[in-house]
Amino acid sequence: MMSQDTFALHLSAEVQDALSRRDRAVVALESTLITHGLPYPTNVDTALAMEQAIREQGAVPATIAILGGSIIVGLTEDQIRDLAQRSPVRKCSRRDLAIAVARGEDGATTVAGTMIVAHMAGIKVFATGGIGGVHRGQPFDVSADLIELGRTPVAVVCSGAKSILDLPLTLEVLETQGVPIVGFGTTKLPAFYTRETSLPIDACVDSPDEAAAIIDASVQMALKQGMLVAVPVPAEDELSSEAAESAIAQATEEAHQQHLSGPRVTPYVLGRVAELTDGASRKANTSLLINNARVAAQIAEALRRREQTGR
Ligand code: PSU
Ligand code: MN
Repeated sequence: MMSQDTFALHLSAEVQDALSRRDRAVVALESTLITHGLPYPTNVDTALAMEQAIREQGAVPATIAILGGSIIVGLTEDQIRDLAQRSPVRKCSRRDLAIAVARGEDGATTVAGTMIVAHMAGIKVFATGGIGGVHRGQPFDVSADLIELGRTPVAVVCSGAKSILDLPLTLEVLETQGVPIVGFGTTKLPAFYTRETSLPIDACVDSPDEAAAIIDASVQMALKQGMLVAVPVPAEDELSSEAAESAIAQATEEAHQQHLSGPRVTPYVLGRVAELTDGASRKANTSLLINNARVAAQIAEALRRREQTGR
């Protein structure tokens, strides 16, 4: 794919080089977690720590956002710092991309938006914290992330979805969309702050290479959908399920009372959960983000090696 010729798309020189020379793996990173998921300055520190974790594995990070209508793949540190202090920035899922580009706006890409751009650029592995899902009590609020996973071939390395969502319904939608969920050292769905739920997933792998083999098979068969690689939060930073559950229940109820809807629900609930758990949720959040970036880099590197050796 001649990514540099794609409309409005701009790859950093480092990302461009790695993709064309195929000598280093590239991992995509989203920007909505910077603008909407974490407060300043935790957002900058975490975004840069994720990039660092990827570099430590010998891979190249590509943080994705829209700046002045240009879709940037591989933000500079200054661009990340700047975006992290700007608000409001449009939260860009599939429906928002054309608007932000045509109007020359800035935009932060969600999991869905980042998958689309990563695929345009030729990047196959993407690391984040949690994906959107089906909201509790609101079965018609289905995140565009789930639909995108069904139509765009990018592997999303994450820690499942927060239990602010209805996880069983989220799994049903992913099944309908044909999205495999591969546990990295787990047979059960992780619930972001906690390492596991009772919900079974589709396969368990114990190494980056095993995960890369499944991604590679999907690409080789030209199956068009994405994949989830679910990595539990590091054990030392896990929340107890009671603490997570009660904070989430309260925050969700408050969001409901305030009649919040659409893209405003998730950021509100995340902020309240952090307050209610005295920051413990935020520690779990940053810990799993950095860990996922590291694992994604290992998987991307294993995939690159497979592609180079002709498997
Ligand atoms: N879940 C998190 N943190 C986040 C998000 C989700 O734990 O920052 C962000 C991601 O960018 C995700 C988006 O793609 O929220 C989902 O939003 P919605 O539910 O409006 O689709
Ligand atoms: Mn939603």
